[in-house]
Amino acid sequence: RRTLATAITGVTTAALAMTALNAQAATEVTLGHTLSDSSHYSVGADAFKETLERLSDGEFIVNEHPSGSLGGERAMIEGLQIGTVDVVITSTGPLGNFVPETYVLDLPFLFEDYGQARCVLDGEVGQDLLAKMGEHELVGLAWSENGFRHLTNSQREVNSPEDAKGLKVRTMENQVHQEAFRQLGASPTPMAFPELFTALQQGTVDGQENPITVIVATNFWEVQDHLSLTGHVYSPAAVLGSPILLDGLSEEQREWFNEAARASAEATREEVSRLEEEGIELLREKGMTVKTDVDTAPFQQAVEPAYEIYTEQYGSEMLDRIRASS
Ligand code: EAX
Repeated sequence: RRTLATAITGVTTAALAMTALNAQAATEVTLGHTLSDSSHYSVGADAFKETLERLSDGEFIVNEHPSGSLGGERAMIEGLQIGTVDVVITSTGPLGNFVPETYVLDLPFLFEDYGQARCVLDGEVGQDLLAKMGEHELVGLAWSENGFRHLTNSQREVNSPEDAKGLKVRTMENQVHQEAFRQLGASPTPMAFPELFTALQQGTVDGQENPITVIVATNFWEVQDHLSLTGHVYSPAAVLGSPILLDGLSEEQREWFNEAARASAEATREEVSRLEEEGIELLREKGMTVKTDVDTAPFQQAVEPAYEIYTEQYGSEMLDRIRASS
């Protein structure tokens, strides 16, 4: 006959065993991005974490690594391929080096507004591009957002391509962007994002270009005086996964990751929209001159040759599909 004491010990042992089992079963997911913990990417990372942990009932625990603490975007994408990082939220800046089909998205003045860009990414073209990533040791989970990019610099107000001539501008490590800035007469300097603040501070480069959200979240107003709302290119973000983790999961688990990525994208886009308006006021308060009514036609004309160079190298199929669908 079991005594009360042994019964209690039995229950406690079982409880302890279950706790140990749960602890063992939880898989830690390393999620990285380049932006600060007050950025739209962090809003997206929080949504990813909340959704995946809830859907999996704690089977997956997400550890967020913001601020480029795991390296720049190119390095993190490599990390996905070798399995040192599990999930990355990244701009498409360096992605073309891995998945050339995504270069099309970085063509200047390709999308007119947020609605059009989001629609193309959520539609067939975007879904095909996500699938393409599977051919390059990456898992495309969802299209998220960085935003329309604008030019900042420390030298002068930029109202026309003429004013941008000779400026040393940091670009992302993306051929299409570098070509566009060469066409403008600026001197493009590709650099990983985590190095950018110091480069601006030390005057290694005069300017950079990024969406309002990034300019705000990175305190670029401390090292840049002038902002021109050139909106010269829409910058998507991708939520990417590592095949080394994801290929080993069940269909149900994979679906949790997809859903977490979609929730992440949605939360990020909402934050981008919110900051588009509030951010400009904030940057003015911080002392930046903000040129809002830039005539973009001459910029568009100046970077037009980037299209020819792009299509010569990659063909026009993707571009035609985007134009036909939007
Ligand atoms: O993805 O490198 C960049 O300028 C990007 O916009 C930034 O890392 C956010």
